[in-house]
Amino acid sequence: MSADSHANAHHHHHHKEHWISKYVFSMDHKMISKQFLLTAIVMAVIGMLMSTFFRLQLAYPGEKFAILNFFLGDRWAPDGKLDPQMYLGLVTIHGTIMVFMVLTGGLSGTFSNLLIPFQVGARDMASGFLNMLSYWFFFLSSMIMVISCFVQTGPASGGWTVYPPLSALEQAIPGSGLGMTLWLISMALFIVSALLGGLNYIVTIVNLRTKGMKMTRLPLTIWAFLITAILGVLSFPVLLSAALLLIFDRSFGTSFYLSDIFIGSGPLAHEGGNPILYQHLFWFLGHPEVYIVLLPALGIASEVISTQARKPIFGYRAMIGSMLVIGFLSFIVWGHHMYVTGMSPFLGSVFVFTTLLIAIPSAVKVFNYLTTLWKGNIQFSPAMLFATGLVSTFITGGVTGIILADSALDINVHDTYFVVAHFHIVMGMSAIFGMFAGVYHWFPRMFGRMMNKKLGYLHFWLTIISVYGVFFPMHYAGMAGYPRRYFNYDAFPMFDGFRDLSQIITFFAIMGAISQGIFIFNFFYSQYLGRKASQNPWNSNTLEWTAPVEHIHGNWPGPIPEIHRWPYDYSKPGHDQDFIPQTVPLAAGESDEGH
Ligand code: HEM
Ligand SMILES: [Cu+2]
Repeated sequence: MSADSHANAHHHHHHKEHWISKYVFSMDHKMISKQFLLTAIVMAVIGMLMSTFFRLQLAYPGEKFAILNFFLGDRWAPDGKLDPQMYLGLVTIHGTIMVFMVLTGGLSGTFSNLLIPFQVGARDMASGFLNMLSYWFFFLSSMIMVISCFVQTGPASGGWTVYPPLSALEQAIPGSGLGMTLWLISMALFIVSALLGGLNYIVTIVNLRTKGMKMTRLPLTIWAFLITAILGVLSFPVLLSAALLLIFDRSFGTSFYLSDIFIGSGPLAHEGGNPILYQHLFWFLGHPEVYIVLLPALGIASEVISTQARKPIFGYRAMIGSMLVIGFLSFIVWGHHMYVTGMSPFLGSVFVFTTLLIAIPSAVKVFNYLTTLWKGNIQFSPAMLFATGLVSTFITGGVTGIILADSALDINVHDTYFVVAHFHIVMGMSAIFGMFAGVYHWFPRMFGRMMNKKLGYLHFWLTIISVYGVFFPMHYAGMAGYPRRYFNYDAFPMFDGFRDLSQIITFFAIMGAISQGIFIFNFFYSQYLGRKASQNPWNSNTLEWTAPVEHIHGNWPGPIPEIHRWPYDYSKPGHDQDFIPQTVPLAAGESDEGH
């Protein structure tokens, strides 16, 4: 039975759904998308709070803050003074939550779920049940990550990469105890979620496209989600195996990653392993992970920029090609995270070469964004501002990436704030901007109402000012040797000169955190009291806007619309409207080739 006739069969016997099957254990991609988004927002607030906590410590080392005591309690912030162990825990959980829960699970989970069935013209995901499982594994994983912060010995505190031996020996530091075990369990559940989700996305895109939806007519969002899902399915199992071996080392006395370790008075029994093996496994996931976070954001930006500039995407095929090349290259660059491990200089230079190669397709993408914007009839919706903000941070962070790609330069700034600044700008902030662009753009599709535009502008400007206020100065600190993950700079007179800079950074971090309140207010307020949205508020060409505003099971009341053209026919000469939905048949003599 085809997907179409299957869903039609459903339509004829409408049954009242129980709220549990409608809102909790839903198998509908639209509801699951909202569940992912809501969970991601909650996790982002937690992750953001944590970063303001450790930023307070970095700007005012050793001072007392009542707010720290309020949130962390007497165990971790007695009198409001942050405990050094908790500082490491906060950095670790902040990084983990942001990278995995917000920008991997949250971003892909929300927008792949919302857009894939809608934009390819399917009634739902290939498997609604596995899709539901994917969300609940994600939810469970997020809960365990949060709960791990409240165990007696504190959260995992070896950094978000959890390198052994800190992560492998329970007795190493307090944060290597139960918190670390929970971190690993959470991550294993997260990987199951990512795999279930990814397989569903791939199968749906490949198999359930509506009539006429050739691969070369897919919106770039869908291409981005497809490549992202493939990267995830290929790389997450490697992290799973890395984590399993780590669990063996921790709990069953194996020595995959351990050798010649001395604790206290004597040597441990571990022999023959090597922590570098863990780094290889971790970064074989870790680097593709950067693009698992970035590509969906870039795809969203393409969609938003083309729609709001009222122009066809410049270089549609080049965009697909560059995403494929980025995806492929992302698997052969992991060694650049290991320049300082004593890896052979020859291998090091191979990784310099492959890493620098990524700059080419990345530059192609930037070039395409800029040429799409060029002479466009630009409509500055909040989504458009965030999409151009993404282009800005992607360029800024890409430039420092070229510096870090060179091993000879990287060795000097390794483990300094230069690296922290680089990755936050290029991946953290670009992806966050892409996520905001997506929420502002598709909010009317999700909730049937518009978000408030003025609040959106305010949110954007305060956010981009704080982003550059936080991360730009960090580059200078890093170049001057200011190291990352130091609890107390007071102990080192040579870092005294950085105090003012550190306070400025913290000021902008707090400003940035507060500005997100505007978004959160707008997001919840507009769901209930926003202006009612029309069916196609942005005059967009893609299929999701042909479905009725009300959410119905199976997306379209009648048959699924058929596709006749690519999604970027904006301002096409010879038409009275500046947009032509994909469902409009080609006119006599009109061609859909040549882009
Ligand atoms: C509110 C905005 C944010 C601020 C102010 C902030 C600030 C920081 C700072 C100061 C560190 C500590 C660096 C160190 O000492 O090693 C850090 C670590 C980190 N952050 Fe953020 N961050 C923010 C948002 C994000 C986002 C959106 C991401 C997602 C990519 C992210 C990912 C990370 C990662 C992976 C680490 C490293 C954790 C580790 O070393 O294990 N951050 N952040
Ligand atoms: Cu990398």
